[in-house]
Formats: sequence, C-alpha cells, structure tokens
Amino acid sequence: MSNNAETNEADTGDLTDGFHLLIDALKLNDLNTIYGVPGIPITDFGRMAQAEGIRVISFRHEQHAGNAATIAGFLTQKPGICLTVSAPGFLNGLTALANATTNCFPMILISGSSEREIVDLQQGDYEEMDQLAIAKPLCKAAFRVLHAEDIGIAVARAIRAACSGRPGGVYLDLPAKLFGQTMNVEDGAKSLIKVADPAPCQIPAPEAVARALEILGNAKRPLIILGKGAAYAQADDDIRKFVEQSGIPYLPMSMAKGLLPDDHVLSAGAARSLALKEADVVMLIGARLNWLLSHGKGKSWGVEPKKFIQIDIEPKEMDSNVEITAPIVGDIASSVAALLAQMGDDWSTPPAEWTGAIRTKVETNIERMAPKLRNNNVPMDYHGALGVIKSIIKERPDAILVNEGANTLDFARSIVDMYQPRKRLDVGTWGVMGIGMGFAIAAAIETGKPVLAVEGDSAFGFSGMEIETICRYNLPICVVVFNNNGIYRGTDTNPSGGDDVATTVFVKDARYDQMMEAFGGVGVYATSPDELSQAIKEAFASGKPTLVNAVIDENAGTESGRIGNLNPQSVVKK
Ligand code: OXT
Ligand code: ADP
Ligand code: MG
Repeated sequence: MSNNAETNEADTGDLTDGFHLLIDALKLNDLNTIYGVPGIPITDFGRMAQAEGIRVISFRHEQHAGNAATIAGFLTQKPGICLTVSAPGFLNGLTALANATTNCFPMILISGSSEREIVDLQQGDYEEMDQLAIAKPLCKAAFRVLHAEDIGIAVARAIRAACSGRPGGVYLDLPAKLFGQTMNVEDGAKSLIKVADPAPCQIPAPEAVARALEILGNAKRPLIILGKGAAYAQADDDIRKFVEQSGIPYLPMSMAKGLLPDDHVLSAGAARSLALKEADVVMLIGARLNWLLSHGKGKSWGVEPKKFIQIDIEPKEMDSNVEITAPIVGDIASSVAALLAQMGDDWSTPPAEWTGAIRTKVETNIERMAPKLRNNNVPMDYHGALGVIKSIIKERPDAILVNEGANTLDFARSIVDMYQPRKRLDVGTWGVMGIGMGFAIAAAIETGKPVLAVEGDSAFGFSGMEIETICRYNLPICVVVFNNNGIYRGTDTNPSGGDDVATTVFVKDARYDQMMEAFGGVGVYATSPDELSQAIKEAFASGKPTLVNAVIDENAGTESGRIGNLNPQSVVKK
C-alpha cells in the first residue's frame, strides 16, 4: 500500500490512485453497476465507487452477486461486473464466472487478492491463494494487474475478451497493493481506454450464406432452432422477419422463448418431439447441439439422417457433435441480415403438409393441456399454479420471469408462454440451481421491469438469503416458492427405515413467506391458484418485495422433472 501522504494528495487532485483509476476506467466504458460483497481489500473501493456515482449492489454471498453480473451481461451485451474479496470470496464468485463462460454471457469477475510476494513464496498471507491460476481454466481470459498505470489496459482487455467473439467470463486479479498506488492525474487519465467496438461484427462469407439457403430452400421439412445466443444478439426484428419470410416452423430453446411470441403460428414449441424427429433440415441459430438437444443424434432425432445448418460466432462449435453441412460462422445479427438479403423474391415456403402437421400437433398438445391449467385444486399441482402464472405473464408480457427447480422449471417452461425477447431467465446450459435471486435482482436493476421468480423450494434455498438484498434495495420482485416439501417431491422416505428423513425431503410446510416478512417485505401464504393469482397481481401493482409461499401437492412432481433419464441406474438389487 502507498502511504497516507500520497493518498491525501490523491484527494487534492494532483495524484490519482488505483482505486480511482479503476472507477474511472469502468465509468469511461459505461460500466456503471457493480454487484459484489465488500471486505478486505475492496471495501474502500466499493465506497469510493458509490461516491463516484457507480451503483454498487451489495449481496449476502458472492455467488449471487456473480450470478447477477452474469445475467446483466446477457440482458445488456455489456459485461456484468462482480466484485469479490480475496480467496474465499473469490471462490464464491467462481461458480458464477464459470457459469457465465458456459452460457456464453459476458461478465467480469474483479477480485482483490493478497500480496504477490507473499503468495508466491507461500508464506501464509491473509487469504492467500494463487487466484489467477485457479480462475484461468474457468474463463475466457484472466489478467493480473500489478501497476496502476496498467489498470486502463487491463479493463479494456477484460471488456474485449468478455464481449467479442463468443462472449464469456473474464477474471481480473487486483492485488491489494495496487489500489493504493499513485500516479499523476493527467498521466492516469491518459492511461485509460474507452474500448471502441468491443464486439465487432463478424460478417459471414456470402458463399456460406448461399450454401445454407440452398439447403434450406430445398428442404421438405425444415426447422429453425432459436437458442439463447439468438436472444443475446438483440437482432429481434430481423430474426422474426427471417422466420416469417421463410415460413419455417421454429423451436425456441428455453431462454429464447419470447424472441417471437410463443403463440406465433410458426412456433413448434408445443410440438417439440415431432419437430425434432421429423425435420429433414435443421437450422440452429445461436443454439448448441449439446445435451439439451440430445447432441443432435439418437432417438429424439428420428431415424432419417438430417442436414444441419448452424449460425454461430464460434467456428469451433461447428461439427462438435454431428456434421454441420452448412456452417455460417458470423455474428447472428450480420448473418440473419445476410440471409434476408440473399433470400430473394422467389423463396418458396415449406410444404403445407409439414407446417400443417406441426400446427396440428401444437394445437392438440395445447388443447390437451388447457383443462389441467384451469384446475383450482388445493393443495395446488404444478398445472393449477402455473396456469395462473401463464395468465399473469400474458397480461404483463414486459415482466421478467426467472425460473429454477426441477419440476418447477420444466412445467413452467412448457406452460408459461413468453411474448417478448429476453424475458425468460433460467438455469441455462448447466441446469444450475442457485441463479434465482441473483438473476432476479439484476433483472430488476438492469431493466426496471417487474420480476417474477418462480422457484422450486430447493432451488430457492440456494440463494434465499438474498431476499434481504431484495428488501434492502426495495426491488419490484415477486418470488413464488413452489413448496412441495423437497427436491422433486416431498414424499420420499428413508430406505433404511432410520430416523433421518429421506435425502430429498425438507421440513414440512416451511413458511418461506415469513422469511420475507422478517426483512420487511410482503409474505403471502397461498394454498389455491386463486390466492396465488391475487398475491402476484398485488405484488406487481405495489412493486413491493413479495414472497408467495405456494403450497404444492408433495406428490405432484417426478424425479428430476423431465430429465430423469439422466440419472444412472444401479444394477445391484438390495
Ligand atoms: O412434443 P412433446 O409431446 O414431447 O411435448 C413437449 C412439448 O411439445 C410440450 N409443450 C407444450 N404442450 C402444450 N402447451 C405448450 N405451450 C407446450 N410447450 C411445450 O411439452 C413437452 C415438454 O416440452 P419441453 O420441456 O420443451 O421438452 P423436453 O422434452 O422436456 O425438452 C428437453 C430439454 C432437455 C430441452 C428440457 O427438458 C430442458 O430444458 N430441461 C432442463 C432441465 C434442467 O436443467 N433441470 C435442472 C437440473 S435438475 C437437477 O439437477 C436438480 N438439482 C441438482 C443440483 C443442481 N441442478 N444444481 C446444483 C448447484 N446443485 C444441485 C436440484 C438440487 S433440480 C434440484 C432441485 C429440485 O427441487 P425443487 O424443489 O427446486 O423443484 P421441484 O422439482 O419442483 O421440487
Ligand atoms: P441454448 O442453450 O439456448 O441452446 P447455447 O448456449 O447452447 O444456447 O448456444 C448459444 C450459442 O450462441 C453459443 O454457441 C454462442 O457461441 C452463440 N452466440 C452467442 N452470441 C452470439 C452472437 N452474437 N452471434 C453468433 N453466435 C452467438
Ligand atoms: Mg421442491
């Protein structure tokens, strides 16, 4: 650390220091919100950032601050900033950093760290850890800054790494000593960089676009799959235009729901199995052929070989699971614009037999589900509870839906229609529990819209303490906990017959609503769909932090929701 004399001089304006250079570098790049947890060595940095007009949102645990930064990145295309203390705080933020990278969202984890000289000699410094080495494999890029004059460059590199190409997480390691280092104000200002064009367009090759259109145009049963990369790209109008002009049915991945409204005539969302099985040409736009799409092969893809077209900014994504016959490597906005430009007036929409078959299946599935959604059972089942949430989102399509759990997630995905882009935020590529409150907080802060977080009771438990954060910042968030007394179901029993409860079961009829009241928010105990509906509507109208404990039949769920098939089976019979 530099001495007090230098720090005082920094206040007079002759000198600046690491604290202020970092603040100025972030502000210069329009990064005006920080999500974090204070402590040594970044407490004063948080205070100074707040004093300088940055919004600093303090969490109860770094993982949720990190999740908030991650989803801020998805919503805004600017890297979300998470600030943590050294070693344990840094590690708490790491799950979110890795999750950001996995989901291709831009995020920067800035962590204070202990002194290099002591850490490198392993002499047992306060919170000693070689953080840079640990972060490296979990992010797109990791940088350590040792000199105040390099802060500008480091922030610029972090922004570029997070946003350009395939977006992802970046780690910035700032040893405590850096913050107090001083330099002349003018030189300091000159050392900062306003990043020009942080996510440069990647224009696809015209022949790649022509190849794709040729295959798509000749398909008998074409299908477009829209992924969260398409939602991230913010090319909403062109994507809609391309789908509509092509006349091709589309399947939205979970976080791409609402890119076109889910009740769009070309949506194949409610005919998922049929669409995947029967399509002969599949065009992926910002979606990977990972586990969520059964790697593009196997029984859910039917027997006939398919041709794949893929638009992705990451060339290495092509042929990762199956052959991609027509890769379009480029950013989605440029690629879709190029497709539209090259489509020509002679484009013929797919055979009515195909679009008709999809439509019929969609209508059958919707009709089959409709009566279940209208039930007013007590205790509620998933359909009854989500039926009212479906209606509420239809009335408030601008509201943001955060969703996690197993059954709570899977039922909500298929039941609750979305009407606008980037309004559904969920567990993403990893199926990770714990994103709930962090995502909800950032969604409220970044968009100013009402947020509805529909949470399994287990899922909620991962970030539940952050309802204090929600109350502290008085955010318009309504959390609905689907309380079925456990993970998947509340009915499991201990197979040994012993006194401990089953591994998946929680305290019966826990009152999550009272947790919210403890922090001054509104708590509601809802046993019927009508009560649930009323509680959410009141929360939206008042904008007050609310938690609705929605009592769900503990028998209603299934093991792992829709992905029970992923559980390994034992061959040992006991
Ligand atoms: O076409 P068909 O006929 O097949 O029908 C499909 C659609 O066409 C149709 N559909 C519709 N019908 C009518 N109307 C409409 N509008 C409509 N829309 C669609 O419905 C069906 C189904 O459609 P869907 O869902 O699109 O299709 P499908 O086949 O399911 O899609 C496949 C997938 C893979 C794309 C999809 O299932 C998917 O996206 N799945 C994601 C699953 C996921 O990520 N799950 C979370 C992880 S589970 C587990 O790991 C959990 N853990 C462990 C754990 C985790 N995850 N993380 C950490 C940090 N620690 C531990 C835990 C602890 S879950 C969990 C907690 C669970 O307990 P909770 O209390 O929180 O939750 P409850 O279960 O509620 O108790
Ligand atoms: P989903 O889970 O919805 O299927 P994925 O996260 O698997 O979506 O895939 C998103 C893909 O989108 C990633 O391969 C990523 O490289 C890509 N991507 C993200 N942003 C862009 C963009 N602006 N242009 C092109 N591709 C993008
Ligand atoms: Mg549950």
